[in-house]
Amino acid sequence: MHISCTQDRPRAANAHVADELHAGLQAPGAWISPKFLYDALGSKLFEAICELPEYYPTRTEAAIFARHGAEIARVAGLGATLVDLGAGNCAKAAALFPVLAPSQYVAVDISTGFLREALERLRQRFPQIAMEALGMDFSSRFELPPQVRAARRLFFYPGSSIGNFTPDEALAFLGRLRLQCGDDGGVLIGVDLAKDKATLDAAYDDALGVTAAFNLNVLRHVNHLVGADFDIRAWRHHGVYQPERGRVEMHLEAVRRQEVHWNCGGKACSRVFEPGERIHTENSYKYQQADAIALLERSGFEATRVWTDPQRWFAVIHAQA
Ligand code: AVI
Repeated sequence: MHISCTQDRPRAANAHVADELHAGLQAPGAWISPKFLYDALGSKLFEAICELPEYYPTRTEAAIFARHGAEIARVAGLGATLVDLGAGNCAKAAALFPVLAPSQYVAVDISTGFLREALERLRQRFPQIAMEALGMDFSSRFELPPQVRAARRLFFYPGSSIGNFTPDEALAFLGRLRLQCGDDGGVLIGVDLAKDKATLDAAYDDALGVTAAFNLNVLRHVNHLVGADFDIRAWRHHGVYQPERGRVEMHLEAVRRQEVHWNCGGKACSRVFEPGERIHTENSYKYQQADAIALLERSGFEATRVWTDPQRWFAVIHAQA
């Protein structure tokens, strides 16, 4: 490993983003935060992943919502302020509008262009629901602005995005949600459950290579964010379930020796990656149902109801504040 930094490149637009990327790229075990997977193209690639036969979570969760929607609405309550975290194309929440009848819908996502387009379409379909789009990274800090009504906030966190945090981060994140809930709010969360390795390996390394493109696209995004010069063809996708760690890990592996350059705070930095060296880009934790409930309860929520599919591959949990 060889890393260097000198003072001659222009400062990146967002110093915080540049610092975070720099920290990961120069770490002995290199990493890039999974939030950087979601630029405009990354969000579209993730949408495509959700259509893949191998990627079961989206359709399994959708089937749970379709089958139990009326009961979910009875338990979660009608007319809430529905705060959709990581809303993407807003399709999952929109499918629940007819049963949940929210008084306000707040779509939160880091990828703002994508979000605004999706919300514009939704406003036309559901003119009776007040809607807000919030472009923010809610993974580290979380405070909702005053335009989000405080009464009966129901946080909607589907798709098992909670699995992209470590269990400690998930606990802290859910604790922050709990504080934003007030005393009459709650959370409706989707959690992917542990299952056989073959199913999980295929879900994160599909035959068409869409997940590979999604993972590799993070390098294109980093090139854009910090003026890096990653050659995308020089990297290979890995997505493998590690049962002993309870998670799928995504990595990018260098296929040949290369020197990569990027900007950090006006400094020109570089690192040599040897063949086989990896950049860790994502963890996707797979929970036992009891552990997911324990996590919610340790965060200050009280789990009220769990819905699963017949194979028990995925759980939708409602917990109240
Ligand atoms: C968004 N998140 C829950 C997805 C997952 O399954 O961890 C992201 C993803 N990564 C690869 N495929 C999908």
